[in-house]
Amino acid sequence: MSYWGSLNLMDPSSPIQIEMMLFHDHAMILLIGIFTLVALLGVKLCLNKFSSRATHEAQLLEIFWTIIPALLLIWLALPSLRLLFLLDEQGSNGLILKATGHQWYWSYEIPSSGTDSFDSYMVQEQALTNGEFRLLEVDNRPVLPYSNEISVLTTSSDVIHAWALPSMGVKMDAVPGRLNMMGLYSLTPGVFYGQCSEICGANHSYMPIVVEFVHLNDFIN
Ligand SMILES: [Cu+2]
Repeated sequence: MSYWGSLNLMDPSSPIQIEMMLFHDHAMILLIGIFTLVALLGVKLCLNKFSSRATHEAQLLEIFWTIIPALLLIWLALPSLRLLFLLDEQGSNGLILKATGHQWYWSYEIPSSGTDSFDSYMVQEQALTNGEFRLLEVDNRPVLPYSNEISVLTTSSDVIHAWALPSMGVKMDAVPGRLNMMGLYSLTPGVFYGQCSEICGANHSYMPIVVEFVHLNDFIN
């Protein structure tokens, strides 16, 4: 908790979010390396005599300072592409959560549970009880099984919203007249929080997302 918490990131709770955080570390290694090198060269440049005997027409030097950055970019691009394709990977066991954005609340449908669609409004500040999170709790939250591939379908009834659950590494626009799909997979049971992530009007900040993950048996019951 403390490490990711100090970076203002939530603990990862899905394989894809773990991959994303590892890629974040991978990219930071490169960034910090480049920044340090450029900073050191900048300092050295300020201190030198501005003569260029060793760098003038230095073909070998130019070959290296072209090839090394190119290799570094490949080193960054390949894991990035791998992650991009992993993100598109989706299971197909038919378990679907449909999230519809409204101004300003979410409504959910879980077709396989046999229940009707229900609305999910934010709990107002004065109605909160001890231990609940301000601006994050909702009155009705969808319950899903953990360790199961779930497909989330997002759409909207009015303007563009975005359904996001940071600890699961999912964020998808909810566009009116369109159905977007993404994979959702939780490694652990628990309650997970997110927020609408597309500026959608006056109460954009007041339509949080809460999903509860339980054991498959409890979900079936
Ligand atoms: Cu919204």
